This record gives sequence, structure tokens and C-alpha cells, in this order.
Amino acid sequence: MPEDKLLATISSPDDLKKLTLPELDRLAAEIRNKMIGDVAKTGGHLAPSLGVVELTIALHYVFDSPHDPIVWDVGHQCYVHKMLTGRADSFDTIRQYQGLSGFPKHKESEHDIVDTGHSSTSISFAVGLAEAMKRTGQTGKAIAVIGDGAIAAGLAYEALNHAGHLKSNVLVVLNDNEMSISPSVGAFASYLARVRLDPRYRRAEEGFETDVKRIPRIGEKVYELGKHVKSSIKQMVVPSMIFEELGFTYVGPIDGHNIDLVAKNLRLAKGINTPVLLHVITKKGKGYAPAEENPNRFHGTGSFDVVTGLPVAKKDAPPAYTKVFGDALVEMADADDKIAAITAAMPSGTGLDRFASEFPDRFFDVGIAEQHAVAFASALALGGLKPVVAIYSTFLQRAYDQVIHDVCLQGQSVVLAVDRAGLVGEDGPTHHGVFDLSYLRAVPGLTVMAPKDEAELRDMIYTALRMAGPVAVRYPRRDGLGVDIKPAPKELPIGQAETLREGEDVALIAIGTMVDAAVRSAELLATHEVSATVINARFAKPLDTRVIIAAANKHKMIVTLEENSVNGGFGEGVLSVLAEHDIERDTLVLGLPDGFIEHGPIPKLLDLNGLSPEKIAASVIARLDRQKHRPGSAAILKNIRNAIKSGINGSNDKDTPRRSARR
Ligand SMILES: Cc1ncc(C[n+]2csc(CCOP(=O)(O)OP(=O)(O)O)c2C)c(N)n1
Repeated sequence: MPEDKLLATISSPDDLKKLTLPELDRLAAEIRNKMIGDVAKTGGHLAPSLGVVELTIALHYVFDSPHDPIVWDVGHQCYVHKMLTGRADSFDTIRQYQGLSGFPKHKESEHDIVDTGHSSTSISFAVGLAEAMKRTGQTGKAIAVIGDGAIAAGLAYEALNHAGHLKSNVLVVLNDNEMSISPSVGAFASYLARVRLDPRYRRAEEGFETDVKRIPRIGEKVYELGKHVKSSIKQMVVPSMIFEELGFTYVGPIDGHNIDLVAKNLRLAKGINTPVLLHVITKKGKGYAPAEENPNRFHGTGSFDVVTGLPVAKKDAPPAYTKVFGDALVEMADADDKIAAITAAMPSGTGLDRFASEFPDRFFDVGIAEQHAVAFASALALGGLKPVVAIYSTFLQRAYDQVIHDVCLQGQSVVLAVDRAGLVGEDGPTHHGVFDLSYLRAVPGLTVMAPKDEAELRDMIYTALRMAGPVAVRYPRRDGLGVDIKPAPKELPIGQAETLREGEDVALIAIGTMVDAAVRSAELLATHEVSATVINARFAKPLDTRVIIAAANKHKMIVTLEENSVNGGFGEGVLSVLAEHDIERDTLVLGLPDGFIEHGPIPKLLDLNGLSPEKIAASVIARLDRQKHRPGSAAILKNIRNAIKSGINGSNDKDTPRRSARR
């Protein structure tokens, strides 16, 4: 096992530039070793980062970050970059609460140009930076590093198209490992495979280089000058060299694990001030056998045993919501051959892998293309199928216009299975799904539901598939509560809430994950002589107006609870029902604050943001006391105030977005 001798000497990319080529190779081994050891404990995006060790070293060796801004697409492969830019010492805190983020984060380092987590934005950023730098007299080359999965998304293509038009000074490094999370799909992936394998192309490239270089004295110079000619030769022999057509000088494909070769080609690219695309071939998981053999599992892994590569055994837990969804859909599709399932490059993440293997003819992986996934689903519905699109809440944001324009305006019966709704934990602000109740509630004609437990999720999917019109079901990235799942799913009445507990003083009206929290807070409140009604709203749209009004009339206070931003969320919906009916009642809207929430364990983040049962109870009692609805002893009040104070301080850990410097 290599020691971290060389890595210990690197506190910035400048230190890297002092090393010799053999030392760079040794450094690569040290980085791999440290990354595997640390991620085995913290979990994280191991395979993508193992695949770019040499590429990252070569980039920082040749370019001057941040003068030459490097934008990492998605950002899940940035671990080596973090280690080379002064964060090797704290790398073992990655993804831990208040530790390093698992994604680029500007507040951590000036080398992290943008905070990312969603795919296919890097070329847009590189082009924008290049154009801004040009107009503000800054030198430097803007670089985007993008994978073969992410480059197939519409957004990346739009940026390539624009870069070619502007002739921007950008370098796009295409990190081609033939994998998205699962193997890359689609015609573009097949195209890249043809480029990789085309022997005519390889012969042409090697022949051009060696033939020209052999010309005595002037060979090297002609080779340099002939870079553009070389591209044209490729165009003649490789069918439709798409990047050249878009205005890029195409270089490659080259072995991305050969630091010398990558550095040489990066230097070539550095000398060209129009768009260049360098195509590097890498192996996902490179250098760690279990990750090379199973790059899908090691794309994003929990903690594991370094020797065996096996996950650290988890205690027996109820099935995750995602699994319950996947199994329910298989069961329902078995009985109804009109049901089709769609994923945007996440068959296993969304639990659709079982559906894919059992009904391959009705399963569509569209690649990282959420917009297309939703519009395509609408068309499947138009054609008579019953499409279910499973997308994480945070990634559905990208398809918002398709939800409005292509599904709801058309009134198509599409089921949006909105996974990872709520806080997601260690992936942090780019991945928390805390806006969907707000953005979906605004769409006319869309029914929006959230289950209180895994059994209700199954009922909701069943209900959604039986109703006419568009419907979204949002559920969390969490294990279920361990409730019984009845043999037959039941159809739920649309727009009807369910009362779980009757009380006198306050009504806790909760949706989704917050229903369980409300039940527990009601138990805590009872110990403080506050009797609480608990209502499972089930629907964020349509709201159960009748139940809300009755609750407001019966109780001193209405409390709404949601694992979503309070801005435009469920609670605001309830408030507008009260306002509409001229009901004046004390209200408390509990949810996530107006801010981006950092990474950390879900229970901790919930507690910090006042959404644990204890904090909910404390907030309720404090408000009741303020309103003099409850006598409240001084001691209780003091405890409550302290609890709330620490909650508020904790939740101030929110991420404040950086403002662009105005010069
Ligand atoms: C908009 C969006 N959709 C889905 C994802 C989930 N996701 C993260 S990485 C990834 C695969 C990226 O593949 P590729 O670009 O080839 O990079 P690799 O992981 O192979 O290095 C996906 C689908 C995302 N981050 N953003």
C-alpha cells in the first residue's frame, strides 16, 4: 500500500507542477489508496472519481486553476480535484455533517467554480465563463469535464451548439467510460462506441501523426500546424464526426489513464483558442477491482469493507419506499399490460430495475433527459398507454415546463413518481427534494399526493393508475415505517384527508413523512397536557377543504407540517383555504425554511430545521403559550425556548448562495 508521502506535499496545484512524470504516477496510486480507504467509511461517489485520477492530475498539471476555470459536470467525480486543491487532509470528512461536500462547492475552495450536482450544465458554464473572460480582458481557458452520460442530455447539446457558433475559447473534456450510472444508453452512446472502435479512424490518426513527424527537421512543426487538417482527415474517414460539425476541433480518443498522453493532448488543446473537444477513454472504478467489476453499485456507495468490497451490513430494516414503489408497479403492470415505466438514466435508483427485466418491452430508459422523459410519457398516454415516470424530485425540476405544457395542459394521464422527495441527507442542497410540493401545487389539473407510510404509497400508486388526468406521488429516500402491506391495494378517495387522532387543543395537519412526526409529537404534547388532533392530509392538491375548515373551527390552533419548503408549499395552501373562507385562527406553518439546506444525516437535518417530533412539540407549546392558550409552567417554557433556540441556530447552517461579484 502506498503511503501518502507525495500527496502530503500537495497543498495546491502549484505543488503538483514540481513533480516528475514517474512521481505523478506514484501520486495517482496514493490518491486512489486514500480515496478507497476514506470512502469505505463515509460512502460516496467512488467509481466516477477513481476513473478520473490521471485525468484530474493531468488537468491540474497543465492548466492553472482557477485562472483556467475547471467545471466538473455533475461534480460527483471531483474527489481527486478536492485532494489536489488543498483538501486532502480533510478528505475523510467528505459528506459528513459540516465536513467537505461530496460535490464542488465554491465556499470550500476557489477551485470549485460552481456548486453542482445536476448533470449536463458544465459546457454552458464553460462557454459563459469564456465569453465573460473575453469581454473583461481575462486570459485563461474555460474547461468543462463531462461524462458520456451527461453529454447526451439536451442542455449539453445546446451549449455545444452555442459554443460552436460563438467560436468560444473552451475545452470540453469528454470523459468516456461507457457508463452513466448504468451503461449509457441511446444513439449517441452507440455513436461514441463507433468512434472508439473505428479502426479506420485510429489508423488515420496514428498514420497522420507518425508520417508527418517523420519529415526531417520540420515534422514536429507541421504536426502542430496540421491539427486542424488532422481533424478534417478524421471527418473524411469517420462517418459524420458530430463534434467537428458543431464547430469543435476534435482530439482523441486517447487513453485517459496515461498521464503523459493526456497532458500532451491538453497542451495541444491549450494552444487553440476556439472550441476543442478532447475525448478521453477511462474505466469507471479504475484501480479497485470491486468497483471495476460493479461500477453501478460503486457509482454512489454506502460504507463498505475495503477487502471484500461488500457493503457494511445494515440492520434489518423495513423496505425502502423506492423498493415498495418498484415492487408495486411490477405487481400492477402484471395485471395491466398498458402500464409502461420510464426513467431518466436511473433504473436502479428509482427501483425500476425489476420492471425493466420483467417487462423490457414497456420499459424506457431515455438517458439523462428528464424533459424528454416527461414529454415522451405524455405522448405514450396520448397513444393509449398508462405511463409512470419515476424521477427524483430534484431532477424533476428540470422538466417543469414539460409537466405544465406537455402533460397538464393536455390533461394527459401520466403518473409522476416523485422519488427522493424531502431531505436526502449526504448529497446535500443540490439533491434535497424540497421544492416539489410548491412547484407541483401551482400546476392546474395536477393531483399531488404524498403517503404517510409505505403501505399508503402502494395504495397511492394504485389510485394514480386508476384515475384520469395527471397525478404526482411524492415519497422520500428512506426506509418505510415497517407497517403491514395488505395483499390487495386500495383505491383512495381523491382529495380526502384521514383523521388519525382526535384532540381538543390543536390540529396537526401533516403530509407525507411528517404524518408520523405529527403522531409522535401529539404523544409528546399529551405529556404536556396539550391534546392534539392529527390529520393525514394525503393530498397537497386538491386539499380537503371540508376537513381543514372543520379542524379550524374546532381547535385553538392549526399547525401544518411538511418536508418541503414553506414557500408556496402545503402549509400555504392550507392558509389560503382559511383565508378564502374568512376563518381567523392561530396558525403555525412548519416546514423547511427559505434557504438551501446543507448535507448531513436526515434525522439531524430534520431536527435542526425544527421538524423532529420534539422540536415540533416545542414549537407548538411555545406558540400556544405566546397566544395564552395554555398556562404553561415557567420551567417547561424555558426548556422549550432553549430547544427552539438551538433549532433556529442549527437551521442557520443553511447555505447562502454566493452573489456574483459586480465590478
Ligand atoms: C439532471 C440530472 N439527472 C440525473 C442525475 C443523476 N446522475 C448523477 S451522475 C449520473 C450519470 C452520469 O454519467 P456520466 O456523465 O457518464 O458520468 P460518470 O458517472 O460515468 O463519470 C446520473 C444519471 C443528475 N445528477 N442530474
